[in-house]
Amino acid sequence: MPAAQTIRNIAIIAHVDHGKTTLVDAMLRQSGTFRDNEKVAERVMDSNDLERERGITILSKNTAIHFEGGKINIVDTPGHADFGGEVERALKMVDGVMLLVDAAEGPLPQTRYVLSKALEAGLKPIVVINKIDRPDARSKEVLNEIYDLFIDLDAEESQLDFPVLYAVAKAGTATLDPDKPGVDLQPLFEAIVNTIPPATGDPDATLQILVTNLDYSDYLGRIAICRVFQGTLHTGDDVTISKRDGSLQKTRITKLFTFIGLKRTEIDETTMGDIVAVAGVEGITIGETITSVENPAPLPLIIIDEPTIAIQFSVNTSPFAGREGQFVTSRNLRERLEKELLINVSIRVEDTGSPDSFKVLGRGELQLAILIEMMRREGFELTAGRPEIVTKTVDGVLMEPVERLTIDVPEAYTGVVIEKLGPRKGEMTRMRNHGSGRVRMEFRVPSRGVIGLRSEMLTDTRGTIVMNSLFDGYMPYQGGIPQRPTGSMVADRQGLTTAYSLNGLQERGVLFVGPGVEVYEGMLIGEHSRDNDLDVNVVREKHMTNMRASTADDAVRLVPYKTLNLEQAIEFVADDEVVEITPKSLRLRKKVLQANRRPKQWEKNQ
Ligand SMILES: Nc1nc2c(ncn2[C@@H]2O[C@H](COP(=O)(O)OP(=O)(O)OP(=O)(O)O)[C@@H](O)[C@H]2O)c(=O)[nH]1
Ligand SMILES: [Mg+2]
Repeated sequence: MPAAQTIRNIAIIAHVDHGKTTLVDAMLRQSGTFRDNEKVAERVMDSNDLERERGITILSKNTAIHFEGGKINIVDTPGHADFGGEVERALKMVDGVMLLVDAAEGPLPQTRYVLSKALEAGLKPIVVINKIDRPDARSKEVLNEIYDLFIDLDAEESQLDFPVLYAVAKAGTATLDPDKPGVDLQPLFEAIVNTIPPATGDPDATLQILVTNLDYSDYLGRIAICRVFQGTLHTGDDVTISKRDGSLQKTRITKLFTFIGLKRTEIDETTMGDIVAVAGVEGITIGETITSVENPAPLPLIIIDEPTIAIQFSVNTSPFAGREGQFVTSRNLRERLEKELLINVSIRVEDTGSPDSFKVLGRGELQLAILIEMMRREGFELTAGRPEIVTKTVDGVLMEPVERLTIDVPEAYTGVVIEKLGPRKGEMTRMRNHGSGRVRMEFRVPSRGVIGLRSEMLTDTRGTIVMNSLFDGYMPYQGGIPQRPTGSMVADRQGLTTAYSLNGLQERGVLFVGPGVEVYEGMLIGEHSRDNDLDVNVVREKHMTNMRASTADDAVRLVPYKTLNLEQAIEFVADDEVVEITPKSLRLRKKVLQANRRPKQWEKNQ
């Protein structure tokens, strides 16, 4: 049998947290990737710091296992909607997908999105209903919902006849029969081999290798992760890179690797259909083709969905700028963003009128927040503004992005949800009562209306809400949507905050700082409970002059202040405010720091 017959390339796709990375763990373990006594971290594929901290997958990653003499390349993808671009490009490497669906939650918006992309690409699916150990599992219903979803997405006849496995990824079991508990993942491995077509292609034809991902090693420099579509590549070969801009660039391949388990092994020659890592190709980027010098035959460029949200990244101009960060200039910022563009195909960067500001466009707030978080860890300082949506004009009509929003709440809160979505121009498209005391509602709502919604909803439903949203095309601009109904408390001078002054302010809203914090004029120290901004002196010391000396009723009792994380901060700031980000601090501030220069926005509301 030619070697090509034995390679299967598969991506594992699902909504966030449905268990993809956990399943990959189990597949690796059961395929004998690790030594018996080897200590392996849980969710080992989530290997970067931010992934481990947040417990989510951010970047698509490759691994591979051997099964019955063949090889299965597996791409683990992120489930969060903001990283949809990662999924889209992962699908270019594979011939089939494992669609994982939580046995209790059922298909959610991102399930729909990733499945639609897989079906569009004509990939063969395998359905895995995971977490059947959950006490609230409802596998049968969930399977029906999955069929409905396939039909709703116009799956072809041949894509409908997928195998269904019932799994407990955590325990490493899968079974074809829901009434017979699984013992291991053997049925899943068999389903892959029987369902997913082996990678094909002519190893003697003109070289065509598509770059679908990038990696970096200190030792080897940039590494391109690619799928071999046709031809054979050897170490030392002279090749042409067909660049994104259509130009051709000659280069020599210095090193070639194939994936196995968590390692990459060096090879001299590619196997037909394999996923390989190529080193030594300076400046290569995603979507480019490695092809022959004599007869260049580029593959179509990878086209992925457009960004829908934008955040202005600017140089840090606060009085504390440069105290903690190493990279603070506009040039630093520009170079870093340019570097990101090379490896992250789903973002875009646009110049603004000012050389100190860049408009960074992405798929969602989390995606951009993760970029900011990476930058601050690398030693950058910057400010980031409130996310804005990306509108476009079609046939003279201003269009704005819309989300498909799924909300799960206890019945008692349905009224609250509907009330909140009304002014945000949300239109309910579906409401289902599972009979479990919780209700699932679906809305179509302008993306603008979703910004900041989660934190408000969490408060309004006492943390019981589960919310998921997904980009769902464009609709004509819906007119005004009210923003944050509250103002800010703004420090009116520089200094150290005192418990005494904070104590006097805490009744007027929610504080963001405790005592002993260095603040500057124009920095936000809290949220005012009324709709106007309040300039406050937070550095005032108590004067021990008149009346009683300190007694029990003078003792300052500060309620705990609220610490906003990065996502909450960028959702919180109003149009005239920004978030200052440094490696150690996160501060909210007015764009115009000096109170007497600041336009008084609230005056018009009075
Ligand atoms: N009860 C139960 N929990 C599971 C099972 N599989 C995974 N989990 C849990 O589900 C959570 C999410 O698992 P992950 O493997 O990170 O999910 P994921 O799909 O990779 O998530 P993203 O990559 O962020 O989209 C973890 O807490 C797992 O322990 C299962 O079979 N049963
Ligand atoms: Mg994951």
